Order: sequence, then C-alpha cells, then structure tokens
Amino acid sequence: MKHITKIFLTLLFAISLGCKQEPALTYEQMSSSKEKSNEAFNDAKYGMFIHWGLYSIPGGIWKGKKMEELKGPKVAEWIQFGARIPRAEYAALANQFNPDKFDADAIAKLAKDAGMKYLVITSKHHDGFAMYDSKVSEYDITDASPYPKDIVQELYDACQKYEIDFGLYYSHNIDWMDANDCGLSEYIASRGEMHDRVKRKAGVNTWDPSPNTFSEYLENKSYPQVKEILTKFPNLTTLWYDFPHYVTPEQSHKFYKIAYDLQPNMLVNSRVGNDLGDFDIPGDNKIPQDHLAITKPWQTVGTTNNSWGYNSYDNDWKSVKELLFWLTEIVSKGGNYMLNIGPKASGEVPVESANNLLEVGKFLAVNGEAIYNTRKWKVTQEGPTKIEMNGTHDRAEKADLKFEFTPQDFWFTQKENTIYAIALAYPKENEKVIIQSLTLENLAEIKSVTLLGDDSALSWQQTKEGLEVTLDKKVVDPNGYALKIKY
Ligand code: JFZ
Repeated sequence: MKHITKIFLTLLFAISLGCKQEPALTYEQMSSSKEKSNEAFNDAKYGMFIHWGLYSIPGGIWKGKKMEELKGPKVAEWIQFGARIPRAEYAALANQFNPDKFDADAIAKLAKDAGMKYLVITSKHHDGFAMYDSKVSEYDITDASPYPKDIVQELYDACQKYEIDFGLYYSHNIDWMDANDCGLSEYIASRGEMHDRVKRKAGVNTWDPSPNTFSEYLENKSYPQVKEILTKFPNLTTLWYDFPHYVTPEQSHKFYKIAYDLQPNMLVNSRVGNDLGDFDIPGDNKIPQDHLAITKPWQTVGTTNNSWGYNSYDNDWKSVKELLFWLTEIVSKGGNYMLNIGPKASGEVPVESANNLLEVGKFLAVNGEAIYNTRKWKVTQEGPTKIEMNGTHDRAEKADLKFEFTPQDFWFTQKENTIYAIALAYPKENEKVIIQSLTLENLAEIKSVTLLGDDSALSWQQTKEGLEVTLDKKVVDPNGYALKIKY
C-alpha cells in the first residue's frame, strides 16, 4: 500500500511538473513592460481626484466637534478615526446616504471643461465603505444605502462619453470596518521595528476593531475587491493604492501582481508599498524640491481647500492663480498633477472648487499646448517668486502666502524643437519681457516666437540679457499666457 502511494505521489509530481506554467514574472519584468503607459501618464499632466464616501455626511463635524478638536489627521475623510466612532454607529450613516443630486455626467463634463485628462475616484477609502456595487462585501453603496445606483459605474460610463481616462483609488491596508489592527501586530512581529508611526498606531482602528484577523481581511475582502474592481472596470489607466502603513513586502507584491495580471498596462502608484509601484507620489500637497532625484514618473496630488473629503467649514479655497501655480510648477518639473474635489453628501460639487477649476480650464483652452504632452526642460523656472510646497499642513501654516507673481516669473516646458515659457502675470503696457534663460548662449537659432492663442506676429530679439519680447497689450487669458519658442 505504502509503495503504491509512493508511486502515485511520484506520478502526480511528474504530471504537475509537466503542466507547470511559465515561471512567474518578477516585479522588474512586470514594471518595465509599462513604458507606453508611462509616456501616456507623462503626456496627460492633469487629472481629477474625487474623495467621496459616507464621511461627506458629517462633513468634518462629529457631535459638534470639528476635525481640529478630534484626534489624528485633520482631513474630513478621517472622521471615523478622529472621533473614534464605533463601526456600527459609523455604518449607520449609510442609511442616510442618498445623493440625489449626484450627476455623473456633470462631473465628467466638469473634468473635461477644466482641461483634465483623467479621473480617479475612491472606490473604497479607509472607512471600508465601497462606492460601487461589490459582491464581496455588503458594506457598499447599493446594498447598504437607499441610493440605488453604482456610483463608480456611473462615473466610469460618463468618463467614456467625454473621453476622460479612468482610474481607481483603493485603500488596501487601512480599513476601519474590516481590517482588525490593519496588520500592525504582524508588522511589529516581522520587523521588530518601533518607529514613530508604529508607536502611534497611525491609522489603526484601536477603538472598535473587527473580530477577524488582518490576514482574513486581506483574503476575504481586500484582494477580492481589488480583483473585483479590476474585472468590473476594464482599461483603467491607474490604480491608486493607499496607504501602505503595515503591509509586508510579500503583500505589496501580491497587490501589485493582482493588478498586473488583470490589467497589465495599468500603472500602479507607489503607495502599494515597500518601494514597488510604477509611479511615485512625492507626498500629499507636496511639490518635490529635487525633482531630478525621482526616477519614476511622478504625480502630486492636491486638494482644492485643505481636505480631501467634503469639509463643511473649510472655505480656504485655492485661488485660480494658486491652482495655476501648482500645475505649472509641477509640469515644469516633469510631474503630473491630480487635483481633488470632495462632493457633498447630496452629490453636489462645492461650487467654489468647480468655478475655480473651470477658470483653470479656460487658461488651458488657450495655453494647453504648453502643458500637455510636454517634458521638463533643463531650466524649470526663473524669476523672483519662489514658493515651496511641502505638504497639506505646510500650506495651511503659510497662511500669509500670496499667490501673486511678477512679469519676470516664467516656467518652462519643452516638446520637440519648441520651448514654452509660461507666465502668470502680464507686463505693464509698453514694457518688454526678458526671459533670461533664453540667451544666445543657452539657446542658439531661435526661429520664431509666438503667443499661444494669438496669431499676430510678436516682435522679439535675443540679447546678452536673454530673449526680449514685446507683447503689445495682448491679453489671451486674464490669468497668464505662454510663449512658444521654436528653434
Ligand atoms: C492619504 C489618506 O490617508 C488621505 O485620506 C487621502 O486619501 C490622501 C490622498 O492620502 O493620506 C496621506 C498619505 C500619505 C501622506 C500624507 C497623507 N504622505 O506621504 O505625506
């Protein structure tokens, strides 16, 4: 008997060897196959981020307390964490979630008119609530709320209509509903590291953790939901994981591979964790100072006020000039800007952010040629105005910061035999502008200099000081202009 079992097992082993599929691809093989998608990412430059979920109901205030009076990050989508809201109590918000003013078509059109090329929405944020019809969990829009429609599906379809590329955000590690301690204890056990974030138990549901283990959460919710969204929503351009506080290298690899297996051309962000990912995120509301140190394509994500999810009392909206500064500064450094809106519980987009987005869109309708499909030049910016942006709190602390620019401030981009110089202020009447980075030494043989959005000839000359241009009172857009310099 023993002998027969042995033969049987040997046979089975031989068969399994024979059937063995090609060896699994390494991370490097998967990631290096995405060159075309990288280029498309670097061409797109500007997109819309949407943070929307149950947290838009409290809008940053829980039982009379504002985010600032609660614990943890001050952004409104963190309210369950900040107020230590028990899971059942938070989940009951779903009963009131009925965004009857949600209009997917209007949002996709807003993105289009704003000059945005793609859109990424929170399919599930840290609270664990899915904004699409999930078969994996009933804690989702169609099962748990009175609202009958699949919000992600609606936006996905509307974006196809307006030719806006689509991507999804998915909180893979942190899930206050189902992820127990979010992997904290396993993380400590495997690494023995007690750095600050671990000591603070950042992002972990310590007040009312789910009864299952973190591994069970991964196997029964997180991996299956990622597979589910990637099957349900084909041809995504990006998958935006967030945040990899406690995932192990093996888990990050698995999240990356699931994405690759289902959508091999889709780019995965670096927040998949453990140094994996096809593109980098320098940090929220952060523009890298040393952009040359970043080897991957990169993206800055930004808020229109100081919160991602809708915050009912935050009226500190970035002005049109400020938004244009972020976009031009990022693009001149070779990056990509994803700007957030946080719809209200009703589904409406705060009118202030929508209006500012549309103004930026008008600027781009004239000057988009200097932004889209460009690459960074050897000089990114010149002029007296230098603004550093090092994170969401950084801006809030620089309350006196004015986004006012001088006619000497220029940002540069390039494409083929063309350099673009973008300005966010016009010179006074009869005043020449001088672009110091375009001396003969720096750029010989300029063939033509034109103003985007205007066909009439400009007078210009190149001197020791730079390229001197006379604009002749032409105003193509009130917020700024771009010069197209062919050489
Ligand atoms: C994360 C989320 O926690 C937040 O709610 C939002 O979705 C944002 C886009 O991403 O927050 C982070 C993640 C990383 C940093 C800061 C905030 N970071 O690296 O500086």
